[in-house]
Amino acid sequence: MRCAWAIVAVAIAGALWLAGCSGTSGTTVGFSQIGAESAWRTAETKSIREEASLRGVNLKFADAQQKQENQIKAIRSFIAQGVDAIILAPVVEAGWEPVLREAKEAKIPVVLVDRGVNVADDGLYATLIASDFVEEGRMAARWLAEKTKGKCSIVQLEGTPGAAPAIDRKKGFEEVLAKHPEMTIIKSQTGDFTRAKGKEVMEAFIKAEGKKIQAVYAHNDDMALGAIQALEAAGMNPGKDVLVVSIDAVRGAFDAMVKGTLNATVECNPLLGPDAFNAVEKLLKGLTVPKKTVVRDRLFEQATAAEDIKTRRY
Ligand code: GYE
Repeated sequence: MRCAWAIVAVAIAGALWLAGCSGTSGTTVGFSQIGAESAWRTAETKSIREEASLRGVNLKFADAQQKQENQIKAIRSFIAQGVDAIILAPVVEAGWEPVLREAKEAKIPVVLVDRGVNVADDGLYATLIASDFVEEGRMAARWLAEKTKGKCSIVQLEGTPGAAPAIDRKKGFEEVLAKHPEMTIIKSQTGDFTRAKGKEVMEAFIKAEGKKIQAVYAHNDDMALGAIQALEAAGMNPGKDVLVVSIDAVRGAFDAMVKGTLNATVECNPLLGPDAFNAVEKLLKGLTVPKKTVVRDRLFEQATAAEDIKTRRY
């Protein structure tokens, strides 16, 4: 009898030890997501949800419908519920100090995914996992400079005002343009990272500038796909008379490249689930994590799109 109890005790200890080893299993993590504005965004949500369920994490998911105030509310509610960690994709860069301080005071680590924040004290969050948006903008501009021999009139569809990828993709693009005096941005406006807004703004650009438009630079593929619809409806030839370059490299962009309406797209990887939960796991074990993990990206073109599309995961 005593021996049987000993076996049970050893088994229980073993199970507890294993649970401890698997790190995030059984923990509760709050994820404050921006919304579902683009194919990129839904791919990111899917990646985080899948990784959570793979690890046995209890994920509390909050969709902010593009509003920072909803994200702040969600984070406060995560804190009140006593989650173990918070994953945050911040819609804009500014205005996070108070709520991040509250999370810090509650000793809940915050992992930022995909977009950065602007805070005086970077100790307010644990780590940021994101692409280099400035470099993405430079890649798009270098490609366009090469294709047009440094001479063209461009319209720019910007992302959500105040969002890190909108600010940085504009900055990187314009930085390269500064070296090409005959490449000019004739119109620039936000299309909020959505296909519908991209189309609407492009219609206005066409009305104002018409045939003067030689290239479209969109801060994401969804807006480029909307712009392509507007160009086609106006009887213009996207991909041929008007070059179109954007960022994300989602499946819809590859379909458009195969059709010949989109010329190039710079990859921005949304599959951040594994990296995000690896960071959560380390933080919960009390280990240190790098302040920033940069996701590497590359540019894809029409020529190889039909081949590339076969291996795309989003
Ligand atoms: O490029 C865009 C999305 O924050 C990197 O947000 C992300 C951007 C992405 O809506 O499609």
